[in-house]
Amino acid sequence: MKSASEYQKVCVIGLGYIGLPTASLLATKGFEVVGVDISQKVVNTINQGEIHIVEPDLDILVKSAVHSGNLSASLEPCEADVFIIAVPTPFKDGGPDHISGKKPDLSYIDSATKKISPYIKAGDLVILESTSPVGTTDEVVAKILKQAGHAIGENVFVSHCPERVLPGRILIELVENDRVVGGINEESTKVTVNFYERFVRGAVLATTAKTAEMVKLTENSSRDVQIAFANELSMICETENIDTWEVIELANRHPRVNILNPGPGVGGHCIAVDPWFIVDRSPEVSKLIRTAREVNDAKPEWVINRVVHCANKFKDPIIACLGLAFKADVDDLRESPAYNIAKEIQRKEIGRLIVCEPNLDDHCEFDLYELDDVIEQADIILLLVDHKIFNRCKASDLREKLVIDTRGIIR
Ligand code: SAJ
Repeated sequence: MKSASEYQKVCVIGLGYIGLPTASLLATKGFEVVGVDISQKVVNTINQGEIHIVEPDLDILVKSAVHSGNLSASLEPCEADVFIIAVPTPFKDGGPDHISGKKPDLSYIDSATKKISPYIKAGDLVILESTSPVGTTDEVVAKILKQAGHAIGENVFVSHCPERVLPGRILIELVENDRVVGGINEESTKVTVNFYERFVRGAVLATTAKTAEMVKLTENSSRDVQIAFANELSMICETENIDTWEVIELANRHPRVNILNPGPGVGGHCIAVDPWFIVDRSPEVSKLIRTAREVNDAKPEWVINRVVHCANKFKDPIIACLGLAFKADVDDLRESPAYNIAKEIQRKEIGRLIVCEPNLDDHCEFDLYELDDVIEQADIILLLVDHKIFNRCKASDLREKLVIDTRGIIR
C-alpha cells in the first residue's frame, strides 16, 4: 500500500453537480486533478476556467483551480493514483413496474469503470461517489475491474463514498459534512478514509461498501417519507378546511414532533429517484417507501385539480405561477413539480398562464414576468416555490385574488 501522500493525482469521471465541485476543491487543496466528461463542450468550458452549471461560488473555485494549473478537463481518463466516479444513476426508461417500481440505470457507472480500467495500476484507489443501489460497488465496479485482470482488494482498492451535499450549499457541505466510507474490504476502507481526511473537515466514518450504499439511500428515503407525510396531511387538511401550516406549526411545538413542509411535490434528481433503488431490490418489504414515492408523485396532479376547480369560477382566468424551480432559491428546473404543473396548465388550456421565476432571465417555453406584474394581472395566484422574494406577497394585499399557496408562505 502507498503512503497517504502518494495519492496525489486524481482523475474524476463526470463533471456535473458533484464531480466538478469535487475536482475543483481537490485542485485548490493541492492535488493534481484531471476531470473527465463525455461532452466536448463541458471540457472546453472548464479548460477556459468557466462553468456550465449554476452553484454559488463554483465559478470562482473553478477559475482559480484551472489557473493554478492543478485542474484540467479531458474527454479521456489518464493514469492517476485515485479515480473518483461521479456519474448519474437515473431510472431506465419506462413506467414503474407493478412489483419492483422504477429500475435503476447503471450504464453510466458501467461505462465509466470500463473507461478507467486500462489506466489503473497497482496501489491505485477507485471510489464510487454516485448514489447507487446496494451491491453496486462490488457487483458492478469491482467485478468489471476484476474481470479486466486487476488484483481488486489486494493492490487495487475499491470503495463507495456517497456524495451527500445539498444543491445551493455544495461547496460548504463538501468540506463540512461527515462522510461515510465503505470499502469492498478493510484495506480499501482504510486507504479511502485516509484520502478524504486530507480535505474534509467533517468526520470520515468507516463501514462496508454495502452499508455505505444503504446509508445514502436511507437518508434520501427518510426525507421522502417525511415529506410524503406532510403532503398527505395537506390534502387531509384541505378536505377539512383547516390551515395545514397552522396544524404543523402547532404540532411541531410538541418536543418530539418535527413535521416537514408540504409542497407541490418532490423534485430534483435525488429524493424522487433514490428510494426506488431500495424498492427495486426489496419490493416485498419496502411498502412504506414505495407509498411515500407515490404520494409525492401524485401531489402535482392534486394541485392541478385545485387550479381547475378555481378556474371554473372565471370566464377567461389569468393564472399566475410563482416559481418554476424544483426548490427555493435555485434556478434548477430538473424534475421540478412546479415546472411540470405550469406546463400542464398550459397544455390543458385551463386559463391564460403568466409566470414569474426570479432566478431565470428567460425561458424557452414561458414568457417570464416581474412579480408585481403577474400579481397585478392575475385572477388566480398559484404559488409553487418558496423563493425568498415571494415572502413579499401578503394575504392582505391579495384579497381580490384567488390564492392557491402550495408552500404556505402567503400569510
Ligand atoms: N421539499 C418539500 N418539503 C420539505 C423539504 C423539501 O417539499 O420540507 C421538496 C423540495 O422543494 C424539493 C425536494 O423536496 O422539491 C428535494 O429538496 P431537498 O432540499 O430536500 O433535497 P435535494 O434534492 O436538493 O438534496 C438532497 C439532500 N438529501 C437530504 O437532505 C437527505 C442532499 O443532502 C443530498 O446530497 C442530495 O439530495 C443528493 O444528491 O442525494
